[in-house]
Amino acid sequence: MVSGAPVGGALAGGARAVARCDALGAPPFSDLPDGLYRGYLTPAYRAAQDALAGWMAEAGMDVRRDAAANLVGRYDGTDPAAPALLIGSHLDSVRDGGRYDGPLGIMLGVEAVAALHAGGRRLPFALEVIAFGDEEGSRFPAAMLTSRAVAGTLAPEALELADGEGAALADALAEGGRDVATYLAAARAPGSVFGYLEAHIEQGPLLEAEGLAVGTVTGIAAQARYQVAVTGVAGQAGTTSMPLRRDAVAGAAEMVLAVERIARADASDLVATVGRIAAGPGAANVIAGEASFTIDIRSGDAARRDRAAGEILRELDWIAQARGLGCAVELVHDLPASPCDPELMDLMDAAIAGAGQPVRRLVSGAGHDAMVMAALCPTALLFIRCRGGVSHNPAEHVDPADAEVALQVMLGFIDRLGVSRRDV
Ligand code: HGY
Ligand code: MN
Ligand code: MN
Repeated sequence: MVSGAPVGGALAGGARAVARCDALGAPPFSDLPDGLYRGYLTPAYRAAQDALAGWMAEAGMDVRRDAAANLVGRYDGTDPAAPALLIGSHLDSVRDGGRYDGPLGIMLGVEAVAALHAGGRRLPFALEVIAFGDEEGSRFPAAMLTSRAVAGTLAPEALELADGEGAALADALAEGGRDVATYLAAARAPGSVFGYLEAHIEQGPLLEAEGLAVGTVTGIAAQARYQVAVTGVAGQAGTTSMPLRRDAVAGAAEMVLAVERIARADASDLVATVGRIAAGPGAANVIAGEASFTIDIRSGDAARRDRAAGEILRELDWIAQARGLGCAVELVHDLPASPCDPELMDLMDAAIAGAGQPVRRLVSGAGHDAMVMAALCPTALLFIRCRGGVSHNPAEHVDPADAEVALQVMLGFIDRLGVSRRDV
């Protein structure tokens, strides 16, 4: 039994799923002494996997770790040769994040299997619950690493990564008994999985604003992420006159404001964010010789995203030239817009109505592993109301009653899939 992680036998499935996310929100399941950060392959990640493995086994699943160090629980169906339904989300978090972004979808998958197991039910296909290890890209500089490995869309050179402390992905994998040379073996054979279902908090205000507990997602916005390095000349803050400066921080600041200005001017669903910025050498009396920052650009329309990205990169170049600075831009990841499967959306709508809830479809501005899994199989994404739409923030909150509604919808969705696939 894992200390500090309640199994909550008496709780209803939705409430227990929330309670388990809460239990994983503090050490040893967080790498922060207070607040939540769980990076891929960190000690907190391994501790959380151990707790989750116990809950999966308790729900009647066989549990394994795949070649990408994802945790996978399998609940066999009546036909061992039939393709499986994957239910999942991610176990990693952003730094100082919320407790439900990712884990809630995993815990609800465990609860769905636990309900079938408690009823002695088997479906015509297996259910696999997968806890992806790296969706956020919060430790290594690449997001969706582990779902890309499972979907078979990861290039070998993408594994040549090191985290902010210089720890190589290969070494972090080896600490857990995994060999980076076999990482790509995590890829699922095409046809071995017939669908992917992810339940996730909305991370936006729409469901709450309309008084809805859940919604059917129609698709996920395209996103591009860049790493920008600005180089100037470090100098003495007291003796270098303003016209002679090549100040990397001042240049980066003008660039950051240009990113915001261009995105605002588009007056559409386009969003652009500078989430991380650093300067060097970082002394109060030294003019910065270098600065670096990230840019995250998204839109439901990939062409709109690409147009804005082109305008932003041209503006960065112009600012650098005007200030005599160097400016290197690296595309860190490029994820196309990902529509959810129309048939699965219809099944989700029917399951929502079957659970006595109003049906509402909405698009996702946030990225999810589902956008990567779409390369492997049809995907379905169920959104769950979260308070104030707040996420990537310790104030992230979900009502256990809404989680219970989501669980009922998932069970209704799985039952309808069972009927639709009985004659496959
Ligand atoms: O960035 C996102 O939208 C997700 O939280 N990874
Ligand atoms: Mn997420
Ligand atoms: Mn997130």
